[in-house]
Parts: sequence; C-alpha cells; structure tokens
Amino acid sequence: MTKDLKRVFLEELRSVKSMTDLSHLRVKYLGRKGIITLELRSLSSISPADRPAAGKKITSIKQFIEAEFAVVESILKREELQRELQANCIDVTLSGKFVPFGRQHPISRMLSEITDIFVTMGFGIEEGPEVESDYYNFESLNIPKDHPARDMQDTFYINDDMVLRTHTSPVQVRVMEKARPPLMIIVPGKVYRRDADITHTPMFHQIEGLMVDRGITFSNLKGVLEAFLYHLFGPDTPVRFRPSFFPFTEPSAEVDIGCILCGGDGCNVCKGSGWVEILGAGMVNPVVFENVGYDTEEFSGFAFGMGVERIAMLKYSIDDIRLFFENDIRFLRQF
Ligand code: FA5
Repeated sequence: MTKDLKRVFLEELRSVKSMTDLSHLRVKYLGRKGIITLELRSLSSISPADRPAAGKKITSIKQFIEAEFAVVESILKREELQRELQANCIDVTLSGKFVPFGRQHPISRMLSEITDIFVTMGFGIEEGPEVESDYYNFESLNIPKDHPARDMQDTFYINDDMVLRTHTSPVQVRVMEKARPPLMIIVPGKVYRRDADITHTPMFHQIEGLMVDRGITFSNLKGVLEAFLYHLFGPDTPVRFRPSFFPFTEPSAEVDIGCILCGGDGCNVCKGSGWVEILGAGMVNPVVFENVGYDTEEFSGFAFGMGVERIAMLKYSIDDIRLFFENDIRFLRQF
C-alpha cells in the first residue's frame, strides 16, 4: 500500500504543469481531508501494538511527499521567472526613439545673461507689478497728468488710474519708498506701449538699474554701463552717450552702440545712422527723491533702463524685432 501510494503520487506529480496544479495536488494529499491526513487519523483505529510501525511508515511517506513538493515547486518557480524575464526583456542594442526637447527662448537667455553681469557687479534683483497705478508709472516719476512727456510712452489704460506699465522705472520708486540708501538694484520685467514696427513691439522687456548713495556721480553711471557693455558685446564695440531728456533724471542721456548688423555703414535697423539706441539713463531727478522722502542734499544716484529685445537683436544680428514673438520653431531652433 505504501509503495502504491508513492507510485500513484509520483505519477500524479508528473502531470503537474503549473503552481495551480501543484496546489490542487497538495490539497489532495496534505489538505485537511487529504489522503495522508486521513491515513494519520486512521492510526487510532489500529491496535496499539501495530500503531508505532504504521505511524512511522505514513510519516515517512508524508515527508517524502513534502520533499517532492518542495523540489517541483522550486522548478516551477524558476520556470515562471524565466518566462517573465523573457516576456519583459529589453533589447539594449536597439536604436533609441527621438524625443524632441525644448530650449530657452532667446529673450529669456538674454535676460539671464544681462542680469548675471549686474549680479556679478553686486546689484540685487527686484520686481514689480505689470498692471501699475498712474501714480507709480508717471506721477511719482515727475510726469504729471496731461504733461507732453506722457506722449513719449503712450500705453494701454485699464481705467483712468491704472495702466499697463510703460517702463520698469516705477519699481525704483516702490523700492525707495521701503528702503534707505545705499541701494544697488536691477529690475527685469515686461513692459507695454502703443508701438509697432521693426524695432518696436507693444510688449517688450526692460531691465532697470538704480544706484543711490552718498557721492554718486555721472562718472559712476558711465563706469557701470561701460563695464556692462564691455562684458556683453566685447571690448571693440563702439559705445556713445548722447544728451537726452527724461522727466525723472537730470541730466539724462541715451546710450547707443555701433550697429552690429551693418558694422556702422547704415541699415534698416539703425535707420542709416550706424548707431542703435539701447538704453536711457541719467542722474535721479531730486523731485523723485523728494517723492520718496530722501534728503537730496545727502544722497545722489543714477538710473538706467534698457530694452532687452533691442540688445538681443544686436547680439544675435536679428533685423526684425517681431521675429522674437512669432515663435516660428525654425527661428527659435537657431539659439
Ligand atoms: C525708458 O523707458 C526709461 N524708463 C529708461 C530710463 C530709466 C531712463 C531710468 C532714465 C533712467 P525709453 O522709452 O527710451 O526709456 O526706453 C528704454 C529702452 O527700451 C529703449 O532704449 C529701447 O531699447 C527699448 N524700447 C523702447 N520702446 C520699445 C518698444 N516698443 N519695443 C522694444 N523696445 C523698446
């Protein structure tokens, strides 16, 4: 009977093909109502004299069956793993799929390049709102309502008192209202104007600069701007300061650099002059200092504001400012 049981068990074990088959067979032999379990239970009906020998036999069969189960289980598990590995196998020799990737917009690149130069010189970075009050955008900067100076910067009005800011200069006032000199800041941001041609767009970026302390002179302004332009365009680019007018600076200047597109010979971008205006600057008008409560006898300072797109046009030799905003991928890919 013992031999028969083992033989029958081994035959059944041979037909096991999966973990499910194996678990069914385990229940059949070792489960609560399994063949071996019943055999062990029936020992109580055997005479006490024969019981130890019968018990030993059935226990040894049980151990045999358990050992066989363990062997078959480990074989099945290995086969399963093999199958899984084959199904999920990755061919590392296959060529990769092309994933298109983006890059920084040339204006964002220009903004970081310019801010980096000023941060290296020790300037801090400040920001302000794009929807600005008439007071900060104009009046605090010595541009009263109905003054002709407003024509230089016509803008989009939200209502009588709120405008889309025309320059980053209002942030100067906001910062000076809160902090005492010494001050050394730059203000990057978007500005808006009623303008549109090959060198003007209705939205563009400016970077404002402001330095206030005791004893600041026009020489400091020239030194900072020349150092900046030297870093950005190299030592051979011609730079010139031209007298100009801004209500919030006195004296005021506009700074031009030699037109890189035509090498100074005259083209559409420089309108034949060989020079392109890139920024406005000057010594802060005492009226602005009075508006923020600074003592004009004690402090002086300079300010400047540059057009980022204009600088990018020269840096990358672009002859139409609108190309930056058309977002033609063939144009953007070149940067
Ligand atoms: C101003 O905006 C003054 N706030 C600058 C300033 C700051 C002067 C501090 C003194 C002290 P202006 O209007 O010239 O100035 O503009 C500054 C620069 O912005 C110009 O030199 C030009 O490079 C650029 N710019 C002006 N209008 C446009 C436009 N519509 N599109 C693109 N760039 C422009």
